[in-house]
Amino acid sequence: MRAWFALSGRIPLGLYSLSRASPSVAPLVGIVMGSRSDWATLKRAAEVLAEFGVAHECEIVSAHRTPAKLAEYAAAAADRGLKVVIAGAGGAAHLPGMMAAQTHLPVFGVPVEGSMLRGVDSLLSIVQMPAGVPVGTLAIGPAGAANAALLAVAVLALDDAALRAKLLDYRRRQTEKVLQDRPEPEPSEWSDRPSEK
Ligand code: RP5
Repeated sequence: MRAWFALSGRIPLGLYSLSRASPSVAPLVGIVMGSRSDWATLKRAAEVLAEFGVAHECEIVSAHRTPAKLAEYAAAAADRGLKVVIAGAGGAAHLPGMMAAQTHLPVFGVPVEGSMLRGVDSLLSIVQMPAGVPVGTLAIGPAGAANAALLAVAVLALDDAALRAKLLDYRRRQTEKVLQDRPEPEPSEWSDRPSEK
């Protein structure tokens, strides 16, 4: 059975709060990842979508190891009501591109940081799509996953006034927080000051 709100036997539930889940609502965003090991990164996308109350599902779909499942997922995505797909993968990260090749839905790709090339391999694999089949490529790692979710929210907000209001409020609160932030020097920095030596 497909996972709703990360409710999958293959994704460790302990990593993700279901407190804001609403299992009766059909998912609008599909979050797919090439491996269970990618969940540490992609959970940021799920958390952001949950914060906005956007129904989503999480599924492990590997371009290399489960190509038939990938084709099936992509072919059915739009008919199932999904509006956006977020696809994260590491290494030779074909998942976002192969997903985009088989659905007209917007696909946002999240490069996962691997242990060998620190995610640069994933980034280059995802971002260099030839003209004709776009993948909206985000930053490497959790920041990219969070931004993929925010982009998904922005797409959905085009036709959803309530969601648009939430997004504008999120942006306003973020701006306010940064304006109020002050640098807090570490104690070591103070002791390094020449006048205190
Ligand atoms: C990719 O290979 C996955 O997206 C993952 O980032 C990477 C390593 O997968 P595991 O060996 O951890 O399953 O396909």
